[in-house]
Amino acid sequence: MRTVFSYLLPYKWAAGIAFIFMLLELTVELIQPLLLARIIDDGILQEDLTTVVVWGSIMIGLSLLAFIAGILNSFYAGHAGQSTGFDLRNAMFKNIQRSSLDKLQPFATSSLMTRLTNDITQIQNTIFMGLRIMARAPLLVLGGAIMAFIINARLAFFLIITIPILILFLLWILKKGVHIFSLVQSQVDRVNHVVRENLTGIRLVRVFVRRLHEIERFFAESDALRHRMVQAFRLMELTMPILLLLMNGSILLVLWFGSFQIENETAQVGDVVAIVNYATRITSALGVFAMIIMVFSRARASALRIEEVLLEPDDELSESVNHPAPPTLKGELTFESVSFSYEGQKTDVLKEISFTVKPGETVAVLGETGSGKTSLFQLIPKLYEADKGEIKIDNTSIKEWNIQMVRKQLGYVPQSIRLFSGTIRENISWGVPDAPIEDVHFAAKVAQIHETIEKLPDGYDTKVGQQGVNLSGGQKQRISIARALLREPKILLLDDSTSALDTKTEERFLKALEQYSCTTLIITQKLSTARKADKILLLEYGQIEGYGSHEHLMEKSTFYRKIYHSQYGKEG
Ligand code: DGT
Ligand code: MG
Repeated sequence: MRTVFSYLLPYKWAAGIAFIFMLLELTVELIQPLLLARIIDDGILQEDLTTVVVWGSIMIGLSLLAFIAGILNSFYAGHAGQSTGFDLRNAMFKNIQRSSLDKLQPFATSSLMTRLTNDITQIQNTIFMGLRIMARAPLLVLGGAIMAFIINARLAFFLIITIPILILFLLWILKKGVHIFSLVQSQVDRVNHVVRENLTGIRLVRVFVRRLHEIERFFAESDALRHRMVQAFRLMELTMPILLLLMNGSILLVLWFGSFQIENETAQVGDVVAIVNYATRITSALGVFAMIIMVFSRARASALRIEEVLLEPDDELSESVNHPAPPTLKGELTFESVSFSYEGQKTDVLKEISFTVKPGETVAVLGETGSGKTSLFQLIPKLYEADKGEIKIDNTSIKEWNIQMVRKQLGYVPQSIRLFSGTIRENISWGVPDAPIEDVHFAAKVAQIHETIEKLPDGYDTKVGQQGVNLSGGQKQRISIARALLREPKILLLDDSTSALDTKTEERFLKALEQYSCTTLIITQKLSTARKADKILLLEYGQIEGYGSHEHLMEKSTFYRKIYHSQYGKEG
């Protein structure tokens, strides 16, 4: 909670001004019953019209003042709330960008999205409401009680004993509210999760005729959200009747004892009217307070969720600051008994991996699905950190270098291709935004996609849809390869990137790739591709089953021979 509200600090002036205007509004509100008492006692009861007119005009003037103060308060409160939300949202986004993947693993994408949008909105609303009415309600209660006490201490006594009981009751509601609203927010997460899954997988849903099932799934989550909200509102609805019951009870007592006091002339009619007026104002302030508690409970739940993301240390960048940038790399890659498991997983995904790739060599990484190939790749740009062992580039551990700089010399084509919205050229030069068009063409030629792009109506300026929907899988794959090549990497990591290429195109690509003379690791399922590499790294259940040339493995590895016979046996 404190972290989130520390983001309000830069706007303390706006918040302060809003607060002052709120106090002005409040003061007017507290004076009004006093003026009312004067009008009744000195004006109406004495049948003095001038007094009524004078005090009445003052009341109108003050109301006008309060009205203007209210508008200005809204303006500054809105400014403070929106700006704080803006800063929070940006800070959160930056933190997400900076956090290591292991740290982000526990958060579902949809949950991060809810936190960035819905939760921030809750905070914005709370700051606004806070500056507009939150502080006003307790001050009005306190001020009202004091004023009533000044006017007639004995009559005010009934108010003063009722108020603490009500406050205790409201605090109890607050405690319950925070709990219920944290459930509401995580249910919002779940609704968003279903929406996101369905929008990204809409084709699958149609083809598998799962539309009705998915609609039902959405309804179920949506209904659960409704249920939670109803639960929350029910709690809040409980407050008003109880509040009114107690306050009206105390007003009755004030009237009852007030009538005695008027009879024996220890009180004036105006005093009783003023105290009753304070009592109703206090009641409505407490009512507002109950509503604020609801907003506040929700904000508290949201603040906790935001802080979970905000408090993630930005380990990646801070680490990089103190480390020297590597020189131009030669591209030698060494794994020394590297073991790795994902956060929260018990078994190692990679076990005691050791191998060396010389600069400029091409190594094919072969292994069954789930054997840990992608995981092995992700360790090289330090997307995840190895639990044990060392990964060295040019004989220096990647821990010792500024990782951003190392990454700049790596080319990575991930298994699941992502294109960004924009043109094809923008997508290819995404890693090197100011690359000259000739370089873009060259990279595209090597990636065997240049001709295809040229044939498109707008060529390199063709817009790629939100996720490149207007391109085929293989085309996207090759654009993604061109994107990696444009950076002229010293080490190139291709994760199953040639799976959608036919044998001839693949052959041409591998031949053209030699012009880059980078160290290349290429994950593949196809032996025909693997055989063209200098060496083959065979992975099985996260362990190295064999490492060497095709001939070497044919001789040494039964597992490799089995793969060989299964693939070539079929092909004849
Ligand atoms: P593929 O792409 O199907 O040919 O399989 P590989 O060899 O690329 O397998 P990989 O490295 O993606 O997965 C190895 C194991 O690690 C597998 O049991 C699933 C698990 N795994 C992969 N990615 C994650 C992750 O992000 N989080 C967790 N907890 N486990 C993961
Ligand atoms: Mg994989």
